[in-house]
Amino acid sequence: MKIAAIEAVPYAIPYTKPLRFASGEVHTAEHVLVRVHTDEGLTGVADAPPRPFTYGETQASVTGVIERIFAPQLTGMDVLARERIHARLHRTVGNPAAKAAIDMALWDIAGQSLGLPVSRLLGGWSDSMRVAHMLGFDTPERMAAEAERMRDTYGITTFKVKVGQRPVRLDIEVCRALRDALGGEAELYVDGNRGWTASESAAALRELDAIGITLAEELCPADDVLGRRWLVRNCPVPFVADESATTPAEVTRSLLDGAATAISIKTARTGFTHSQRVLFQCEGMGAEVVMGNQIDGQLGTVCTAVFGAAHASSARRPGELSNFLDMSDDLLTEPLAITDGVLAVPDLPGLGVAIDPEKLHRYRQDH
Ligand code: MUC
Ligand code: MG
Repeated sequence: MKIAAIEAVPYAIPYTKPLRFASGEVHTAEHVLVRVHTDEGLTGVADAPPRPFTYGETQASVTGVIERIFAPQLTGMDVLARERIHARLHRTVGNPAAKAAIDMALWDIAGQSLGLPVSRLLGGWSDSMRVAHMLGFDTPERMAAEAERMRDTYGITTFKVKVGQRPVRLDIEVCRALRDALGGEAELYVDGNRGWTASESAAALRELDAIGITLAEELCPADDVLGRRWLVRNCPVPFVADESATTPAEVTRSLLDGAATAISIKTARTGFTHSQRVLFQCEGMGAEVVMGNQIDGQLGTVCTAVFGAAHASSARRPGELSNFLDMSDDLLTEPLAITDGVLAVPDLPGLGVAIDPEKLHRYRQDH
């Protein structure tokens, strides 16, 4: 079966509530729906969420690189020749979300053609994932109220708190308010998106440790090499690399250099093929992973859950799978549901999802 065409459809869906964090903010999901068509009539889908503040990609760059470079280079190739396909993609540097979406759409096709869910093809560990919710910057009162609503409505008890504000006290007050509102049982961890220096991070960690956190992510820039290494060595909890370790090679360097002791895996940037490489490297090196969120919609969230549920080590911790709840609408025909803090992976061939043509027509921006 051969790749017949690759489509990149830009679309925009507003958030009901913008997400704010130390490196940026997102008001509208300006994503690209990637569809790979085969000569046997199958179509694989995946989502590319451009994050200019993290990878430099934009909606226009994702559609441009797919239409002008990747589609001409891949058309006619065997759908299952993943190594060859990745060798072609690798000729172009960067563009992680565009490459990842093509990779995941190809896995969707492989699953459909075999009549099997992709999650089973990847590893078949579980059919669901526990969910962690990511809380963007707001007042302590509003963030605590959002966390309580997530717990009461969806059964979510793990929260990733965006930090990295100045003064540091602002975030400490938020974490205290969350602990007071949620009690000792709730799991809290923090993500600074490189907002602090190493010394600010150290001051924050002393107070956060007393409040009780389980992970600290990208508190200061990895490029502050010695400060970051010192911070990681002295950190009381695993220190997660996210945007500083976005390829298998960066992950190796980050762990060997002491720039992190745990890794955030985001299928939105490493697809399924390279996410597996990252995961297996982490297993080999004894580093924990967390299934991260690139402010995904429902299609991106399904991909994270499909991958996370597939392996013991990626399913161990709750995955960041709930921020689609803040979108005003979505493209899937069957909306995802979080019940008792758990998201089920669709038990259908491929990714197990379908795009609603009317919704795509309503939100697409290329007509
Ligand atoms: C995260 O974990 O950092 C914010 C920016 C991005 O690319 O992903 C989010 C969440
Ligand atoms: Mg992060």
